[in-house]
Amino acid sequence: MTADISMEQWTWPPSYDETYRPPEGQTHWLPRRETMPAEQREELILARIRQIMAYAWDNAPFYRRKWDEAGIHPSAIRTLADFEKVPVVRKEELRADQAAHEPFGSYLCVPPDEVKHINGTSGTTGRPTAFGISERDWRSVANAHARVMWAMGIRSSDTVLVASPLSLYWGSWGAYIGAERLGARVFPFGAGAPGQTARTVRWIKQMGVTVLYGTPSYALHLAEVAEEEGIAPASLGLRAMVFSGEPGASIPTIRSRITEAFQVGVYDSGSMAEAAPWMNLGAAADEPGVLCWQDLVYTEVCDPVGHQRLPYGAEGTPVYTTLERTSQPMIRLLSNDLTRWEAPSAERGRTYPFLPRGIYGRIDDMFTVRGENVHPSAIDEVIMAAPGYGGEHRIVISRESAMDTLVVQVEYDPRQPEESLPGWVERISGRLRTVLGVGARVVPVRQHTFDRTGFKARRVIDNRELLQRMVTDPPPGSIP
Ligand code: 8LQ
Repeated sequence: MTADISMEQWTWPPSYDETYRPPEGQTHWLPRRETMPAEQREELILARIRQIMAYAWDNAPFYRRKWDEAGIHPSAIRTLADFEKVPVVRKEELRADQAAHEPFGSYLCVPPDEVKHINGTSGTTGRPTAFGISERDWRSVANAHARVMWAMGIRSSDTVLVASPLSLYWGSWGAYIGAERLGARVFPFGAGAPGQTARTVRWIKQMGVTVLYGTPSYALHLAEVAEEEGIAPASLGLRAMVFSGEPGASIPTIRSRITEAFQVGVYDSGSMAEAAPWMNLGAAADEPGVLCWQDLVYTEVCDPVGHQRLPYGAEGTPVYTTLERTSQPMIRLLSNDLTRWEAPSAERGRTYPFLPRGIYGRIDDMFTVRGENVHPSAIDEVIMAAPGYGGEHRIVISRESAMDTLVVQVEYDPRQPEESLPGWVERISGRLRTVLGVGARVVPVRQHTFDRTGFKARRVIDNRELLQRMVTDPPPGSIP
């Protein structure tokens, strides 16, 4: 145990020694925090939760209102079981609160001029949500991510290329500042611009990049493009890939396609942007699954209806409580994702609960295409607003040549002359791209191609292998 004791300190608000870095050969960034008995850690977490709830009560009208309505006062939380009674926060509530309290919402707990960084959601379900991040929180996230990436074996000798959009997306910035904090060389390359992937391939080789951060879908695309350029992906020299944003890195078929193409170690990570440090779910071994780094963000896998914590072994939805955030703390943020959790075991090298298959689906109908969250209602809105709409449509998600593709089959009004269809299709596609942040292929079909329903429309057809497998081969203990 050679770690600097001050780094192990459990302080609120968090404060880190920015000069600290473990010796290269050390496995753990903070050995004590990562390997202590889980029950001991939970005592500290409970104390921290009480502090954070008191802090939010004093500083965030959002939380005070919410808990008042539920008849809960922070002082009543004496056990982690008590904490399960605290009502969950839904993303819609955050969005509505921000609309009512521009620009950061009444859950901002610091004076607005202390917000030094802005990230946000892509806003596919309506109003985008802004993340207002104080300098203290930005540094906490950097330190947290450095710690998790250290566990992935990333060191100062690595060159880390960020191959996700460097815009609103917390993912790219979170990976960037984490890699920077641990002393690696960082290369903010981005993704998504026309022709960029071929350039990514060349730059990886030219700069001797060793670690790539991105989404699993993008890695598969990158492999294809490399092949097209006559470069074997395995010859690029990458040794590890860090993924987040969508299922894939913990799904055996996708994972093995990546490892076979690139001959790399693959590390899954990612919870929700709101819950940053989102690497709080992060792998610490080159194998499927993620640990719940409980002293960063306390994760409870919960019953999706009652939101009580489920026993280890069960499947449920993660609920997140940030333990180091001061600007916009999240206290019991509901994910609506699906996972199964296992008890902490010292055999894994860290005494955190484990999600052996990572996050493998969503409870609601939102889906993720090429790293972007897409909500069917956002598509519905665009399609139904188009002049010449024929009354029904279908959203088909499939996987063509390793990339997720989105096809929207739209009935057209027969009064529209056939020759105007290409322009019509183009307009809808353009609008979809703007709203969703991801391309969709629009296919015009004759009116009454699709059945009408007198109840709820079921417009989404998901042909991707993962979801099909979940239907035909549900995991043990899954929700019916
Ligand atoms: N989601 C995110 N990471 C996932 C993973 N590893 N496996 C399965 N699904 C995952 C900034 C980070 O990339 C986290 C992130 O993507 O945050 P977002 O943009 O707020 O999206 C969150 C959603 O992406 C989650 O609820 C999961 O459904 C998915």
